[in-house]
Amino acid sequence: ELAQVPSEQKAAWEKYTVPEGNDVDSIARSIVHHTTTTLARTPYNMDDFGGYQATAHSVRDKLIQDWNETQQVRYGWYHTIKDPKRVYYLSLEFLLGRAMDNALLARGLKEPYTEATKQLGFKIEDLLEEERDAALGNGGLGRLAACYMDSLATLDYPAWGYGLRYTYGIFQQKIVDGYQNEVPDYWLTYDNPWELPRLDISIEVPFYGHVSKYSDENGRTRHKWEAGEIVQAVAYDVPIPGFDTNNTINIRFWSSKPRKEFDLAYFNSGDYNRAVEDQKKAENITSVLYPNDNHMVGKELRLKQQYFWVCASLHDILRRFKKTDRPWSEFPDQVAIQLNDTHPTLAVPELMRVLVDLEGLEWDEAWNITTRTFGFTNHTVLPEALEKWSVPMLEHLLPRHLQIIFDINLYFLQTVEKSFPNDRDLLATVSIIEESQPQSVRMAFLAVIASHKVNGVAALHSQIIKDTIFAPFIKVLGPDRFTNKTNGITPRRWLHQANPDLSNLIAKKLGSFKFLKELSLLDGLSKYANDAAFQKEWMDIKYKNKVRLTNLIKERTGIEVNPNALFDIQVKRIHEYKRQFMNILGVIHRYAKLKKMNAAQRKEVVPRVVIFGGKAAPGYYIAKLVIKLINSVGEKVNNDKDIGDLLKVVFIPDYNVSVAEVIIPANDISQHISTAGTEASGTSNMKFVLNGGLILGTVDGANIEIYEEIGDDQIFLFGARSEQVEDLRHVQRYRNVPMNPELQAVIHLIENGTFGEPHIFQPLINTITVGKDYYLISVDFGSYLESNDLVDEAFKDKKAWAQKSILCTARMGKFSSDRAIKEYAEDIWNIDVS
Ligand code: GL4
Repeated sequence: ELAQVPSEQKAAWEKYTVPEGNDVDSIARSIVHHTTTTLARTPYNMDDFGGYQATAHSVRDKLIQDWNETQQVRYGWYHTIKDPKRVYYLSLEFLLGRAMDNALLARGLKEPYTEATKQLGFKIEDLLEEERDAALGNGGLGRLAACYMDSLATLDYPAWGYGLRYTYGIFQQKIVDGYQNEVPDYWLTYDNPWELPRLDISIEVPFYGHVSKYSDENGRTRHKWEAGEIVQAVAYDVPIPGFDTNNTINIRFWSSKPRKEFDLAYFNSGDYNRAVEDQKKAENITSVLYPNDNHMVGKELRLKQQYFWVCASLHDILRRFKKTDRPWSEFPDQVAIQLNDTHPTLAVPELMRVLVDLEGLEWDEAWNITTRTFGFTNHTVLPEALEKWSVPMLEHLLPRHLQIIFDINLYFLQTVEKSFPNDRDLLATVSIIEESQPQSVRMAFLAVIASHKVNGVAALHSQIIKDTIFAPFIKVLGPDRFTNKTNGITPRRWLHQANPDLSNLIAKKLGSFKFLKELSLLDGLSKYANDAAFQKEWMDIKYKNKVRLTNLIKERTGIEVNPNALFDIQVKRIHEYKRQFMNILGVIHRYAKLKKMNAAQRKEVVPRVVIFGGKAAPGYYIAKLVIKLINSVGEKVNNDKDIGDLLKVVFIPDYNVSVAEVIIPANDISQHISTAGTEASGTSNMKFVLNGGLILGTVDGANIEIYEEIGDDQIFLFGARSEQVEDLRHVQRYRNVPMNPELQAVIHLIENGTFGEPHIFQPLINTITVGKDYYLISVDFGSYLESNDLVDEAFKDKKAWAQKSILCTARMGKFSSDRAIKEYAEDIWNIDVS
């Protein structure tokens, strides 16, 4: 390991390299050390936050040592025996959540740290609560990237993530008078012990300017891009520990800084203020995460973010490759790059630019290398989410890249033309350039053409992309380019960390914690599903988790709920396609029904707590009205003495990863009720079921595969099928189908002011009135209500419910992100464990 050190000093280095112990004494010593040195505090002025910081630094030390070991020894390039092919996961979003508990559990250090902090006067649970979430993502897409990093580390793959170090993560949501307010998430206020600033690693990223042509020594026409502005990308590394392995991978987050060299033009003209202004502008690039999920906004700053990130990451990857002196043709044997949605697609023209303009390769060879390197994951079919960049904007910001994109398109269309002569329509449909006003670049088409594999994120979704948005490419590129990789979640965070009691019970029953790395072992629980004693242990834990959530609800909303009631949960981004609106309309229906009952009838009712959570994009007016309606209905229902515990409606503010860890283990049932065909996969559905909850859902995304695994006694599916949706929309739109009568009655209650000023909600109601209802709420409402009744019936049989709950967990083996990552590694990346 010390091969680089001159032999005279080697002995000294070895002598002083004393590994830190993992015993309670050593840990306590390191916490005290960090308290007095890193924090410059004393035992006399310590509080929980200081305790957290000192403990975090102690844990960080261990991660850094493992990180070094992994990066330099396990797959360091100067050890010629090991220079494995690596995978680089490019994602604009990583929704990591908290790091400390995860690291302690991964390294098996939770116990000694609990003891050491206890001896120093702390409770570890309180310290863990002091950590702020790393919330550099919007929702499922960003959290998926985090789960995948966990699996890559745990399975010992040589992998790196690349992202942006936003100064502001996803906004914090406050609820004021029932409305969402957004507060900036300035998460780096008190430094971040989970990152390693690498101020020495920096890459220059060019923007703007113009392209000139010249002839090289072989008389070939070459292009040179002279940038108009150069910004510096500085690396911040976040170690990601694998579970029960020392493998510790890296996510490199780039931060924008002004260039070290001062622009001489300003200096000479004496315009100092302007120079400082310009420097500040550089830092703006990585200031803020765009807070939209499944929605594209064509802002230049976002395009700048994308190129800044892609350029820095690619040059970092290329620098690493170049150290090995391999020929370019071997690049795809050493490097796999996964494009997490179209956000990093500029990596395609950037790699082409490097290979052709800078390295002097022929176009065809460069293109061959490029397509063998990239894989592309599509995460949505919603038209408003598909990235299209205006040609003039691209041309202004990245003039050479635009040329390259046009060339890629030209060569591609030529091959299409050859195979399908005279099919002008086909050429127009597969063109990367959309002939809009102005023209725009279809980033998904570019990603498809430039990748050797394109995947969807659940079986239905992967079929839908082949049938709809990418259908013409099946004809042109053949079906083999398209594949499915059903999403997965990490059982380490979503079972072991979020639900330790359940994880311990399972380990006790199965004899070990092996299931955490081999999730299909959970199947061993099935044979106890009917065992009364086990059912009791199981449901006692569920109850405890519900009490934990009850306390959180009380603390965050003031609402008191009964932990014996059925906990019915829908937490996810607020979006029309996810139909939280339908859920709250169903709640109003339930409320109206309860109001009409007599005392004897009410005795038969299953008490229910309907729990919502999730953020709306700040500019998404209708989604924000849904939040307001939920809170208005809650206000009315929760304070109705007639109703009492029979129905409560809760909106938990500021849903995020750490809150999800409390919410999910407490679910009896969760709702995943998107209009069929709109939710590509969903991943919280997997988390809820893994924690012993049933599902109320539509025949959409991963719900379908969950159903195939857990069986129809554990899931309540309803509503239109995806194949029917298009026709149904047409009928709704043009045939004036009257609204479902139960829905009409509910709308009437809103309109007559039962839930406050009705005019507020008019724009929301208008989205489902006759001739509209794009998301088919009226069509599905009847079957939705019926399924809700079935849920109540099922919950009355406690024993049967306990059995269902156990079977849910037992049958979730397929949905581990470990399974998903192994599929990517084998079918797309062609990499082995290191
Ligand atoms: C999403 C999908 O909406 C979601 O269904 C899926 O589970 C997730 C991860 O694949 O990706 N696509 C976008 S955009 N945001 C998402 O959360």
